[in-house]
Amino acid sequence: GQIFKIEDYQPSDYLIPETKLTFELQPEATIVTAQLQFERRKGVEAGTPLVLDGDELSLVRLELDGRPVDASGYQASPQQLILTAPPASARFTLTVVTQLDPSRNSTLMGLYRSNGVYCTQCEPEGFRRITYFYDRPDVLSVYTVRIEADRATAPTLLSNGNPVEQGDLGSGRHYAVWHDPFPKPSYLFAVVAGDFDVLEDSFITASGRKVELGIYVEHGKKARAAYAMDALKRSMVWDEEVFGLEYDLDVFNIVAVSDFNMGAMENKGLNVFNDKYILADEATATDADFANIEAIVAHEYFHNWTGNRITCRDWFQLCLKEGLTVFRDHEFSADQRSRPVKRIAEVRTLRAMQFPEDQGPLAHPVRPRRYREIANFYTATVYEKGSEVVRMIRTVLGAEAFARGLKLYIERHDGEAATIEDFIRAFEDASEQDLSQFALWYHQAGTPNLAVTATHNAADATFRVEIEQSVPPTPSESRKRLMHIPLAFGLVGEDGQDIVAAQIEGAQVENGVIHVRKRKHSVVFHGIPKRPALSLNRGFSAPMTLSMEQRPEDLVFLARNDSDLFARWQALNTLLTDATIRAYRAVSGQANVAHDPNLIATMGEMARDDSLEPAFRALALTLPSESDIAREIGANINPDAVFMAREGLAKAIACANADQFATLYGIHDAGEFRPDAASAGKRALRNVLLDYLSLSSDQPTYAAAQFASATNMTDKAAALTILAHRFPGHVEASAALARFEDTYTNDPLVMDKWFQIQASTPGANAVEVVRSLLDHPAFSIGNPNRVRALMGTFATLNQTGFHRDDGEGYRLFATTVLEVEKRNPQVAARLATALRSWRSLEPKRQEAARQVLVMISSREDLSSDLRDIVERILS
Ligand code: B3K
Ligand code: ZN
Repeated sequence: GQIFKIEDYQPSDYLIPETKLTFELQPEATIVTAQLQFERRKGVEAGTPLVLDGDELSLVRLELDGRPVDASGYQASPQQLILTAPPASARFTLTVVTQLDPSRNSTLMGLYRSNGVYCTQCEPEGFRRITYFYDRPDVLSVYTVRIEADRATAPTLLSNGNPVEQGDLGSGRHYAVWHDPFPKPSYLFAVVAGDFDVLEDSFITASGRKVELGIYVEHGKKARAAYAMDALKRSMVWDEEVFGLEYDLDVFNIVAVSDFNMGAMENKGLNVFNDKYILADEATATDADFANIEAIVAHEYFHNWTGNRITCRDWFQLCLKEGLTVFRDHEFSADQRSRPVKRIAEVRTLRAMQFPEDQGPLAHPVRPRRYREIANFYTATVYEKGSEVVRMIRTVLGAEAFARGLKLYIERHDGEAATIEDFIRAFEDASEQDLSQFALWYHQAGTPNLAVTATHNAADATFRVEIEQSVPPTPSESRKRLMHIPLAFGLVGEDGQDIVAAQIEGAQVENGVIHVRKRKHSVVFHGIPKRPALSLNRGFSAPMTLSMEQRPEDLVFLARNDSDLFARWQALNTLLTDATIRAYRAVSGQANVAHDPNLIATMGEMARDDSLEPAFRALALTLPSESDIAREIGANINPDAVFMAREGLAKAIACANADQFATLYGIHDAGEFRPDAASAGKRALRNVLLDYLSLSSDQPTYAAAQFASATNMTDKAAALTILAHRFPGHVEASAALARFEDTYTNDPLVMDKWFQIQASTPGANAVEVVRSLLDHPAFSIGNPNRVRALMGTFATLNQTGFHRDDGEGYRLFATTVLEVEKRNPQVAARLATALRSWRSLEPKRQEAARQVLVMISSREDLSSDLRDIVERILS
């Protein structure tokens, strides 16, 4: 396939100031009439051919300024329309009529039908499946949209902007017209038509304008949209208060659909959501679901400014809107919930999703320079690392200069399609600082490492810290340049308080941050009579790895005393990871392993420390995941040995603290259900304790009792997970699974949890379980949520099952990926990334994984989406 390169960027020859669309909706034969007003760009020669994008399109009619175009005047194929000799006039109108079959569109890009609902997904390149267009983000147009449909099946007709008129057409048909005054790129276009319940509300903006809010959901599910509506209104207030950004249309609508390729989509004034990220109540959704809904509703809303008002010049700039908007939603959740707990959750996600990407064959810069398939670049690097980079700009410039820079960026580029260079320049201009070295965070792939050693000299009361940076090579970038890494730190004294050095010599140190810019730095702190504990990367100030030999007693001390809660969690996490890796080496070598009693006791202490919020304690008690541990081991991984090592540590913690954990489990009842963070934290703590209790007692009794008495989905799903994972095949586990299936058989989103729990049950048998669930009546290969719940969970969360040593997990996976690909190449390609870390496995599994990758890549009819991923993974 073609490789797109950033340096090939050229503005379009023509502009499209105005776009008028009419949709005559029919399930199998929808007619789209596009009236496109073109304007030749200054400096472009008159008569220059007009080349528009298409994808699987069929042209019905073409008119130029109201007259049919002669066959010799154009060339049309499913993927392109060329007007060979456009008029010499500066402006002309092209009318393009296409016919679509939304019912047979299983790619879920462009116009498709989901559960009887017509809806669209255009980002990144779906609009070209609707009509021929300049389907690129730098061509902004003002849209007027007329929708016609059967009133019985589609009483609701929605598009972007504000409603203009609606009326009857006779013979059961009706219409509505929408107008969006804000020029926008085609990827933000949306149309929805169907039969919904709507939850209505309104919002008064800071300047006093009234906005009508609507959330459209399946009939009977209106009550389940209440939390999303609440999150929306809180997002609107927050963006006004924190960023001074107000909503700009008279209406803001959200539609929940059940077939959706990703989480949600920020179409101007008409967000379309995967229903999983809208629908929630205590009986059907977990606390994690509530938190995701809050974050994603906010994220899509925040895009109205960062993405929509200011959009991207080209898709290489994707992080311009995504990294920034993730940063904004992280800050929102931190303000609405607990900042340290949110930060720990962010770092866990970054390490689980982005680190393996950055450290494997799919590594790419936050702002890539090449792509074959843009849909494959909606990655953790662009989103999550992109957000970390924005956070670091704030750390480097300070909160005030950062706020000025962001304001300047918005003022300068409102109504434009911008680049990362524009973004960085705004911060440079606002702060009068040179960010050219810092900008490497956007341009250079790979996770930097800092190697740190510290020595204390009592004689002259100095503490010396030596830092050396390195960036490992990544595909097509073997040599790396030195980066600017902001390293937040603290020197913690015996009393747990931070020590202030009398004098600091060496690197640039400001407000508790060492600015590492050279390969090597020596920082000498004077006036430090006693050896302090060194707390590094506080608050996770940079997305990097640290290599430092720290004494376990220092780590235990930091876990107990650091003033930075993230650093406390990190110290404990490092201890737990190290302990597991020691056990892993011992398990592989068939030796017995004893764990540090100090660490085990610290876990008990954390659990009962009432000065810490329950959500933090729950995180502290959660062991690093099998894949976290595998990533730290790095090479020649045997997932079965990782599992055993982790279980051994969990059991040691559980048994040594059994009485306490039982008492605490009894105390920490969250009471009546509320979805707020504090209540959720109590449930989280209790459910971690339940897991330990089940492990120490080796009995399903506790979990079975909770399963039976639970009055909310969080507690119920947690109990079911413990029963299924810790007691597979036990009568209590089977009974609970059957009971759950029976209760929720008609609720697909809840059945997804049932699929997930089984797909993530550790052990060799998971392959057979997943294979049989593929035939379950509630499973559907065409629905992305079902596919992700079953096969996605299996491949990403079930290390022992997926990586079964006979390769059967990989083969089942590959068959399913190819099956999904026939209908939906994007979802298949995303699924396939689960194999990206195959080279870090032990030789036998490596070979089995390689074989299925080669098998997939040798298929001749492979989609460009899947081919791109598989070939990069293999390269
Ligand atoms: N911008 C969309 C993602 C579109 C993905 C297309 N494959 C959602 C978001 O990031 O807000
Ligand atoms: Zn986004």
